[in-house]
Amino acid sequence: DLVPIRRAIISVSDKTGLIDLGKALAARGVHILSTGGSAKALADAGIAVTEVSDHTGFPEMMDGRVKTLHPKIHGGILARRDFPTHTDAMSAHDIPGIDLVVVNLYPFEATVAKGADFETCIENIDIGGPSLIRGAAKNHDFVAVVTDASDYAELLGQLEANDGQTTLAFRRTLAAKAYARTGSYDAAISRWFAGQLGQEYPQRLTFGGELRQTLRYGENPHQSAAFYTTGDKRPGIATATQLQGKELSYNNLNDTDAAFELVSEFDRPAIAIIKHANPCGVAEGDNLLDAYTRALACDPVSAFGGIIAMNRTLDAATAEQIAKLFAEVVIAPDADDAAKAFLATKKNLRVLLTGSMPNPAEPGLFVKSVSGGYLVQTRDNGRIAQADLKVVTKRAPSEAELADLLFAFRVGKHVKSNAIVYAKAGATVGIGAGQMSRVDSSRIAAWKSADAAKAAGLEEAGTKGSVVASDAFFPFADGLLAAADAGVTAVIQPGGSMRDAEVIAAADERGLAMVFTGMRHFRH
Ligand code: 93A
Repeated sequence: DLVPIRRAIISVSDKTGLIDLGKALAARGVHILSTGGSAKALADAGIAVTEVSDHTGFPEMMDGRVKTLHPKIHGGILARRDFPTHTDAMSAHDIPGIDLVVVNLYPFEATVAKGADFETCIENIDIGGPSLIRGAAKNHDFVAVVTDASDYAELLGQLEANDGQTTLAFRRTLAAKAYARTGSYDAAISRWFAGQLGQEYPQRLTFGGELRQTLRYGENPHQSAAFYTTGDKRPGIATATQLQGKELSYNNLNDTDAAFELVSEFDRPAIAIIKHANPCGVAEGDNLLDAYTRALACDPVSAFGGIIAMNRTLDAATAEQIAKLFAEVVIAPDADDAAKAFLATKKNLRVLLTGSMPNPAEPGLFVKSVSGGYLVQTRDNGRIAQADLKVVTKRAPSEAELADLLFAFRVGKHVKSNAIVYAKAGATVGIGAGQMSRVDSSRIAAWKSADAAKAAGLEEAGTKGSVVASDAFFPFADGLLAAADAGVTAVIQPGGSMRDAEVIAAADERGLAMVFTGMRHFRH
């Protein structure tokens, strides 16, 4: 299954590594065919090359739309060398075999990303390139296809190791990668096209991500897993650089994403500590150290082994404290040198830097799999501001309560439903997540808060004098009464229950201030 390379076609838009590859192939006596720009680059470097138009006897035409689309090229790629009818056709029509196809495509994705106009995007749809790639990949029994400049070195390594030949295993690996590339290319085109037609965002989704990383395992060790990127440049888990630490696991990726998206909600310096995709402490502060100290105080027991996200450049004082906790991952837009030095003392701690913060109001897609398909929705970029709030109780919240109500509601958006968040002075003091009944989330949050206070030797629970946020309306007064029993002074919730009047009356009776947001933040 070793196949020697005698003739190659090279047609590349991205000319990275082209000259080195051309030289190495020429040195092995490979006959190189090439298209206009690629041929010129090779010839200018003194490499012997035949223009495709000289090979076919047909000029490149129609502004390059037709360059390689010719039977003398495609016959040379697609012919099975072991089928007499194929080899007869090759001799009858003077079609020499082509054993290597090196192609990267017109930069369609980059053209769209630059905001080019419709015509320019259309012109950057490559037709001949994908045809070459798909043909070569189909005939991988005889032809090697390279679609990525980062694979040139491995190709040359193969030729070196096998006396100018490639192995079937290598050609099959290349073929699989080739179809992944043409698949994601067409997916990008259809996504863009649907957008041009004004189709709704979720309807535009066509799968075709790039494999970023094969993961050691999935949510559990008996599940296999991989991380795909969609090309979306949103600062976060897909674009971050890892500074140190072990490889990220599936759960790390999922939790780190949740943590970073959460802190992106806040304008002031903020820290979130996440466990199992739910926050166990979130705080804003005058600086990161202040925020970290208060986020940790919410539930220091759960914070063990957590993921820590922040929305400012990590400084030394904060890093020194973080280094004292056993944490899995730290994610930040940046870290100063002194901070990096503190983190470096924790070899296993994974540290990710994103360069900047994502915009929480930006549109995007959220995908979830179900049996036999997947659900797609726009991401929850809804954001409640003070002007959206409607006071429904006799007492209106004070300025300080208002600030905490908005803070708690924003945190609640990132807590699994049913979500109840108690907050005081810009820090969570109790979080109830993922319960099947709202009243249980209310009680659990209060109970955890009391526990944390007791462990810290405090006189009273953190929920005393706090405010409470609920991600969806209180269907009955009981959830609100549980919060009142825990000592809250103000409540924020979407409203809209059949029993709103009952819930408002209960709030008034307990002297609470309550505001309705009109927007809920389920997260399942
Ligand atoms: O316009 S095309 O779809 N028509 C073709 O026949 C064709 N053949 C190769 N574009 C075509 N290509 C593409 O040209 C390749 O995929 C590559 O991206 C590019 C290289 O052009 P040049 O060598 O002139 O820079």
